Amino acid sequence: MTIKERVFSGMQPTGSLHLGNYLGAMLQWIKLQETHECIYCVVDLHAITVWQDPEELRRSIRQVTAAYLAAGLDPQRSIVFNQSQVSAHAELAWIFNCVARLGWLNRMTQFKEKAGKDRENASVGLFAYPNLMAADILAYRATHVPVGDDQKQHLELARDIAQKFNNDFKGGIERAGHADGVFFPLPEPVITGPATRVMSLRDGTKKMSKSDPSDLSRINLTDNAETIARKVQKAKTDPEPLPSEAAGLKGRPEAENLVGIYAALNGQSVDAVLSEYGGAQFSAFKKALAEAAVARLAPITSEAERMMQDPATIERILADGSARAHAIAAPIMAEVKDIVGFIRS
Ligand code: AQP
Repeated sequence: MTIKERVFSGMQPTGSLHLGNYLGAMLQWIKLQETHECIYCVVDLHAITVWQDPEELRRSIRQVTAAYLAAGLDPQRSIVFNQSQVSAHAELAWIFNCVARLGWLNRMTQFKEKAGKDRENASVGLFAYPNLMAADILAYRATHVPVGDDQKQHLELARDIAQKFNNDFKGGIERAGHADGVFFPLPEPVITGPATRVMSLRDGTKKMSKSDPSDLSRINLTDNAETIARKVQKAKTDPEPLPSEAAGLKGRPEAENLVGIYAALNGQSVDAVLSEYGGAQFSAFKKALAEAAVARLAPITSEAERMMQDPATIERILADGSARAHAIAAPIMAEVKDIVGFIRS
């Protein structure tokens, strides 16, 4: 049987979305709606792998949903929902906890970074996070996953889990009518956003992240024009003027990041930006960068703000999306349970 192409991706409601989420993943999500069946999730089960204040979490779920819609996700054409409303995610994650090997998870760099030195005190959920991510994708037998570059390793793990499940249960999969022995597709990462790794404005070697304690490190999709301009103005740089060619950015992570962001916002190549700004001081370039960021983000911010005034509509969209997501995942889960050997009535 051929597996239909289907897109799945998600973001954590651990704060408001930032420019890295937007340029690294969201722009691709919007584009893929034109060609694919798309399922976009607010991954609230992932969010609680680190402590979240319950009221803040509820607010962030609405906020991230509002940002999805304001940026251009169409809840009619795509499925937009929050993960905890569809039980298949948690059920399949448990099965994958029993398929994935401890050694595989021990190699995940994101766990090492997030757990830091206090590994013993990290939640078990944070360690098993990639298994839940594999379940998110495979509960829909999704084939394509648009993400930023930081998720590459987790996607490789999802492929390993799919492959091992297919191997371990080959007999049952064939008996269930999948003659080629393939139940789960090996999901393909789609890492083709205009800036697949946006770095912190305070440290060009660190990823821009919601959980960075410094708000100056990121441009949030909720920031107003004045805040964006201030953050760009305060962004770390080096004393040299901008080079005229991309090769001149080597060893200058902050300059490389700012030029990359500007290029992505304007749909230009890095070389085209440097042919215009080569030799310029950062003060002039930062002004242009702030203007480009405001021009792109202001309409999204104001639309998301407007939506946040009407939480009932946001929750209705999530409920509708969850019902549609459940309708796809439920028969897949029923088959998984048969294949694994559970009895269901
Ligand atoms: N800096 C980034 N550059 C490009 N893409 C990025 N993504 C995240 N940061 C960048 C992509 O955005 C999607 C959603 O990410 P997430 O919310 O699930 O969590 P994350 O990757 O862990 O992002 P954060 O901001 O660093 O969140 P926290 O701080 O909560 O862990 C993914 O496709 C990701 O690749």
